This record gives sequence, structure tokens and C-alpha cells, in this order.
Amino acid sequence: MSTTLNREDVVRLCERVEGAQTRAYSIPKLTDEYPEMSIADAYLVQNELRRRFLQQGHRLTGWKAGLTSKAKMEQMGVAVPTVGFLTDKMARSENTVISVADLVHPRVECEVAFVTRYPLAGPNCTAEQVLEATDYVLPAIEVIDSRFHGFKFDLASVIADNSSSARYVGGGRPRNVHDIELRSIGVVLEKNGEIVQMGAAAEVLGDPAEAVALLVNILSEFNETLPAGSFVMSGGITAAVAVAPGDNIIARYQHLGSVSIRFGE
Ligand code: 0L1
Ligand code: MG
Repeated sequence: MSTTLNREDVVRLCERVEGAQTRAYSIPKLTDEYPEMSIADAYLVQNELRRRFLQQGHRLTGWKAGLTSKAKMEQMGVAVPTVGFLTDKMARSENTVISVADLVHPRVECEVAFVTRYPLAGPNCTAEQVLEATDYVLPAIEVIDSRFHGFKFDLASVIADNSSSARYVGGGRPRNVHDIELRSIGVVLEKNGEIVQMGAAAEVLGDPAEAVALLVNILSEFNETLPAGSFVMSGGITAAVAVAPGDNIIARYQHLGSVSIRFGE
């Protein structure tokens, strides 16, 4: 992967994204000023953001794959999957109210999450290796939040913005991957009691384990591996749904149980 940004540019863009993320305001997409920005540049900015957060005491809990379903790619007009990092500051439990004041324009997605028992490394990681390395899977809701005006961006900008990572919630019933057929798991997403999205896990690259393998292979491009004990979200099964204070969200998964979250001011 070739880069065009110098170290100063990377730090400058990272500070711009960090400000928007931590103070919840929207900014123009980064490629408006840096139209030549490549995917490799974007990961340099994301990696700098991760370095800063870890230095500030955030703990890396895992990774997410983004844009891994056709529904998501069509919704966002972007055709290549991405990765983003997850920290303890983004984790929420089912019983807490998620504050919208800390976010710009949040949306929710239903995802199958994997928790790893063994480390995984690319560049040639396969779905079979992912299944062998998985401790269990569980249902999750990801709250994404683009920091770009109008939730509009291109691939380089969204990667630099940590693939819109904001919050995540795991729940339901942890299951052994060998006891269920992952790709045929159905999910229904309800907002305030109404069904707003539904789909099957096969929407995620044919099988969510493929998305985790892809994530591991992307990580290897910047010399990272996936440690044992990682929480990995494999990508939204359906299009993302906007949320506002007062909204109640339930994602009901076949075989995995349900996850519910509530949004407040
Ligand atoms: O989790 C995701 O699929 C988000 C990836 C970035 C694109 C978006 O914000 O929808
Ligand atoms: Mg997602």
C-alpha cells in the first residue's frame, strides 16, 4: 500500500478526527483537503488515533469489520470492507442508556460478534482458521457514528475516522461456533416495537467468519495480529438505522438470543 501523507499531515488529520470524536461535532471529509489520500494513508491516521487513545489509558478490546454486506455498501456508496479498532471506552452493557449527546448522528447495526481463544495472523487467514480460533460467538449491536457532515464520506475518510466506530453492546447467548450454522442465522431489528430491518448472517460476505478472516488479513497489512481474547464484530447484516433520544432498540437473533439498548439525551 502506498502513502502520500507525511508524518505532520497524519498527526494533523488525526487531531482533527480525535477532536470530532471526543467532542461530538461533524467535520468535512478529509479528502476535501487531501484528495490524493490513499487507503494506506487512512490507516496511518487510524493507527495514530489508536496510539493516542491507548496512551490516554483506553484499553484495546478488539476490532470491527465494516462495510461487509451489500446492504451496507449500497447504503454508504462504498464498495470495500474496512476495519476499525474497539476500546473499553466504546463498550456499553445492555442495562445502560446510551447518551446521544456524546455522538454526532448515531445509527445502529446488528452484528455477529466473535470472541477469540487463540491469536490469529494474516496475510492468508481463512474462515476455517477463524472458526478454530474462536472461543464463542454472541449477538451484538454496533452504534456507528460518522464524524463527517451528513454521514457522507469516501473510503479513505471513513477509515481515518476509525470506520465510524462509536459504541458496541454484546448480549444474548454465547454459542460455540461448531454448534450452529453461522451463515443461516436470521436477525430482526426492532425500533420502538416496529420491525425496521431483517436479514441473515450470510449477507456478511457469505459467512461472518469470512469477514473476520478478511479483518485479520487487513491487520497484517499494517503488521498487526489479532490477539487471543479479542472481541470482533463481523459487520452489519442489514443497513444501519438512525436513532434518537428515547429510542428503544432490540435485535433478535435466531439461536443467539437478543440484545436490547436504549438511547437517552
Ligand atoms: O460498521 C460499519 O459497517 C461502518 C463502516 C463505516 C461506514 C459507515 O459509517 O456506515
Ligand atoms: Mg458495523
